[in-house]
Parts: sequence; C-alpha cells; structure tokens
Amino acid sequence: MSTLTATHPAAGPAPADPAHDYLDLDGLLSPEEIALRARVRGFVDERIRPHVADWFESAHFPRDLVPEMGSQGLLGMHLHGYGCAGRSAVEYGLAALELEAGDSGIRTFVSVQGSLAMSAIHRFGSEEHKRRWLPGMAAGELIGCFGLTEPGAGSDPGGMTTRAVRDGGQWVLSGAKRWIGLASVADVAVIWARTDDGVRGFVVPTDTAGFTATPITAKLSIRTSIQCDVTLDDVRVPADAVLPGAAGLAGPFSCLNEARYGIMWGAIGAARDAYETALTYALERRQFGEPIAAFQLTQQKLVDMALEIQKGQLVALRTGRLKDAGRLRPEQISFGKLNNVREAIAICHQARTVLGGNGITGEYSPLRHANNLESVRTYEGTDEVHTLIMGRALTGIPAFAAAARR
Ligand code: TGC
Repeated sequence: MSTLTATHPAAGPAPADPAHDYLDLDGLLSPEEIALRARVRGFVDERIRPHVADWFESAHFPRDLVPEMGSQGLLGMHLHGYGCAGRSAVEYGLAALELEAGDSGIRTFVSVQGSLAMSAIHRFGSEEHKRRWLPGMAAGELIGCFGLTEPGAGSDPGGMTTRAVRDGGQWVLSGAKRWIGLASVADVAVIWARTDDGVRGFVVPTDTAGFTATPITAKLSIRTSIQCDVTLDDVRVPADAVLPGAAGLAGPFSCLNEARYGIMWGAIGAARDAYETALTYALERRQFGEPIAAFQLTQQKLVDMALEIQKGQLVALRTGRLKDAGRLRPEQISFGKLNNVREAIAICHQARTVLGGNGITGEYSPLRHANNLESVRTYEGTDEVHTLIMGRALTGIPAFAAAARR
C-alpha cells in the first residue's frame, strides 16, 4: 500500500495494517481463528481476486473452484462428521467475510452448498441421506441446492404451492421454485413442498425425470453465481426421500438461520474490500496538487466507512460467540443481517464516489460489491422482513401482514 509519507509533506504515521483494525478486534480472536482467516484470505487473493472482474463481466460461475474450496474445508465447514471440517461459527464467519471480500457470488455458493443444502441434510436427513450426499458435497465433488422460494412465495414461504403427494411407495412432487442458487449445476436438490401433513423436505437427485432448472439471465448482481427457475413436473422419488427430521416451516427456517448468519459476516468483507480500494486510491490519486486523501471531505468518507466496518465486525463477532455458546436467537441474527448488509451497501456506494469516474469500471471493486449486495439484502429475508422480525421481538406484536395483526 502506498503511504501518505511518500506523497504528502504533512503526513502522519502510515497505516500499519491494510485492513485497518482500528479497535484491535484481532485481539478478540484466537490464534487458530486468525490462522484460518489468513488461509482463506490467501486463497481469495490467489484464486479469486485476479479473475473476479472477468467472471462478473461474463457472468461466469467458476465451477472448477468448487473442489478447491472443498479441499480448503470451506463447504459445510461448520458441520461435524461426514467429511465436514467441524469448525466453529466464528471460524465459519471469518471465512465468509474473506470470501465475500472477493465476491458475494462466491460466498453465495458456499452458503447455498453448506448453510442451506448440507445443513438441511445434516440436521434433518436420515443416516442414509447423510452418508450418500454429505462427504461428496464437503469435498466439492457434488453440488447441492435448496428449493424453498417460489414465483408466488418469497418473503412468505407459507404461501408455497409446490405439492408432494404419496403414490404407493413414492412421492410425486409438482410445482415451481424460483431464485434457486446453483440448481442448474447441482447434483441434488432439497425441495420443500406442501403435503397432507404440512411442509416437508425432500432429497431429490437433479437427474430425476421431471426436474428442470433454467438459469435466470440478465442479472445485474451476483453474476459469478447461478440462480434458477426450477420446475417439478410430476417428479417421482422414493418414500424415503423425505427428510425425516423436518416437519413444518421451522425446518427450512432453521437452515435460513445458518445462511443469514454467514451473510452478516460476508457483507462486512465486501465493505472492507471497497474501503481498502477507496483508501488506496485516495492515497495515490492526486488532484489540485494533493492526494485526494488529504481533502477533508475524502477523509470524512473514509472515517465513516471505517466506523461502520468496525461496528459491523463487532456485531458479527458477538453474534458468532453467542452461536458457538448455543445461545443465539433467530431475531439476533436479523439484527446482524439487517444492519451489516445495509451498512455495507452504503459503504460500497461511498467508496465508489472516492474513485470518481474510474469507480464505474470493472477495474475497481466497490460498484461490483454494491450491486452484488442488492441481492444479498434481498435473499434470506429482505430488509423489511428482518425489520419486522426485530419489531416483533421488541414489541411482541407480529406486523408481517394485516392478517397477522388480527
Ligand atoms: P410462521 O409461519 O408463523 O412460523 C412457522 C414456523 O417456523 C418457525 N420459525 C423459525 N424457526 C427457526 N428459525 C427461524 N428463523 C424461524 N422463523 C420462524 C416458527 O416458530 C414456526 O414454528 P412452529 O413449530 O410453531 O410451526 O412464520 P413466522 O411468523 O415466525 O415468520 C414470518 C417471517 C416473515 C419472519 C418468515 O416467513 C420469514 O422469515 N420470511 C422470509 C423468508 C425468506 O428469508 N425467504 C428467502 C429465502 S432465500 C431462498 O429461498 C433462495 S435459497 C438461496 C439460494 O438458493 O440462493
């Protein structure tokens, strides 16, 4: 990193750490946590950062990275057994942060695979489901997806119309899912469907007749990952395809908790990368005979970004420690997801302004991150959903819909 000393006669001490650990938050981490973070940061620097602008431009999902992420222990890393790394919630969060400093689309892949598809099988599947799918998914040899959202049921999964009906020794699934990450490259799908006994989950190999996944194109966001429309046209699976441990919406919602938790960390990674890009640029870019970092308005922007990045990291770390202690409540996850994604978007937009016209090119990351984060703020519960989850926790009154208030 260039320093003010090199460019400005009134420069003070150079920043010691490019991540600007202003509050010495690393002092709250163990040596093992710091080592894991360094390893993931190195992987991102070497395997993602040099290519990510091109991947975003060409809407390319780097499929060949999947086994590498498996061998790094990043897939289902918070799960135990079945080839999974058995890492803590904080370690998983730190990895999500570093991955999303590369790109939200890459972190989205890790979330869909590990937090959603693998968590559903690990938590609710039969022993046979776990043995069949989890080792290959942890190794990155198999890809999973998670079919909850539908064209007509986004924030309200209770409105799902996909049905599963028993027909002798089989289940027959019919319906449509939308925004399903990775479905077109997945080997297995966890599909949530309405049955006579309420919502149940089904483990569906994607080569089953009647399963079709079509990527949604022309996205302006998370272009390094894949989201699909899925149609289920009388998809027949055996009776034991049902996840025995999940009954009702609490099943898929508990998987969403895992993904939402990772998002609160990941968003801070995108924000940190945008901030570092803006800081580096501000120290090098000269206007009116000065580096623009010498201007008070630029310093205000950088300070505002640093404040929110540090606060967001504290929120994520506190949430992670609660999770590792088994004391985390879903509404506390909403606090972090809502706050950290919202602030990360503001930081990335602010960072873009420091870059001037250059900031609208793919050469610099902030606008790519900001665009990506529009997806992140929307999936796994919109800002509005998480606001109302917190509102219910604060007041005791659900305000999700008029019907809920009656
Ligand atoms: P309600 O319908 O009353 O509750 C149903 C049951 O679920 C339980 N529950 C939870 N359990 C664990 N964790 C949570 N966070 C939970 N939230 C609810 C609840 O206790 C109840 O259990 P039981 O045993 O009594 O039946 O729902 P609610 O009123 O509690 O919640 C309403 C609301 C709006 C908060 C909820 O519907 C919600 O979270 N909506 C947002 C859904 C969402 O995030 N959708 C986007 C998913 S992203 C996606 O599908 C794409 S996959 C990602 C990809 O592939 O890229």
